[in-house]
Amino acid sequence: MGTKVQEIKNKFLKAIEGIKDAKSLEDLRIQYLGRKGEITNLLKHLKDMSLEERRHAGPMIQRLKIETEELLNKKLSDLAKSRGDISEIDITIPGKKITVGHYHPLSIVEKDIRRIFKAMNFSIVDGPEIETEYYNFDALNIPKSHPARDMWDTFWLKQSVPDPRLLLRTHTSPVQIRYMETHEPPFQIIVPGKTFRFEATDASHEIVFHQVEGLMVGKDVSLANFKFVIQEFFKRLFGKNLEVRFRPSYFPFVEPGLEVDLQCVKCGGKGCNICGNSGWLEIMGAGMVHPKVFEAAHYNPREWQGFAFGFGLERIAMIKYNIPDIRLFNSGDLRFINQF
Ligand code: YSA
Repeated sequence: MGTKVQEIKNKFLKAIEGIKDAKSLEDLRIQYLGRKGEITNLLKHLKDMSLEERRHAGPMIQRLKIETEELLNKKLSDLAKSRGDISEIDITIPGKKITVGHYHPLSIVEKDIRRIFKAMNFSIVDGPEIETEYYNFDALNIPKSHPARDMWDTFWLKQSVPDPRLLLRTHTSPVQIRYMETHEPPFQIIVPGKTFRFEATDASHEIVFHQVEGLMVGKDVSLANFKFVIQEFFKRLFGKNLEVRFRPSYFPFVEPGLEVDLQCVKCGGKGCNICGNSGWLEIMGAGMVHPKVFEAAHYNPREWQGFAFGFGLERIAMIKYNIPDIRLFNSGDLRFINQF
């Protein structure tokens, strides 16, 4: 067996020397190590040998197989090198710095908001960005021809089927109805999401922006609860105690309706360029849920009551980071974005 192994080895060594390309190398591999290859055949015949012969021949053939594989691999890499596929690796070259991305400022603030409300036992709820006229307006007590509808300049969708009329939601308030239709009180939720308005852009208005809706319903939920929740929210978001004040206002889906002002985060109420010297920042709309809204969601307004609120995410981020123009958020300007 020893002579046979040596014969095969010599033949292989001679053959591999003359190989000039990968294809011939592969043919050589098959000739020796393929299913019917010469070395494979030797291994197959081991089983026909006596135990004594096998002890002697087995390790010899195995060694031949390993050496052959090593030589084939080496030849393959030599061929690649000679073609210029592989260059020598210089392990002393310093590694390439991996640039790690970071969150967009709006994502940072939204994550903060989610965390704070979650800690106060609010659930986070989602809703569709393409809405029906019913959920965006009618169910929220904003009738078709009522002038209040003008408060929400709307992108209407072109439709081949006219009913239901579809639009890009102008606020996150329709999720109030959708949630109440499928859940029983008591509950408390927030709805962060994208909103759309067909209006001219300026330093504080965008066509696409974000709102965060809030809704808490129970047997005796009041504006006092709202004041606590919202004051606690701002305390955790801005890291300091800030006063809030309520002013009467009008939204068709609340009664009473209010505008919430926050003590100026920058000057603490003394008056500065951020708050227009008033000491206060207009921060959100809110109120006690209108009985008609409860009725639209098939709740008994005599049994349930609650507060709702809605604010602009960009507005909060602008206050938090002292950002002067809303258009910077989507400007793609890295000098702006890399500051966060
Ligand atoms: C009011 C009462 C409730 O019980 C519940 C929710 C609300 C808010 C109501 N749905 C609403 O949309 N009110 S709003 O028209 O005054 O918008 C709320 C906030 O969204 C604004 O204070 C502002 O911060 C932001 N906003 C509105 N239009 C915007 C905008 N942000 C950027 N670009 C725009 N075009």
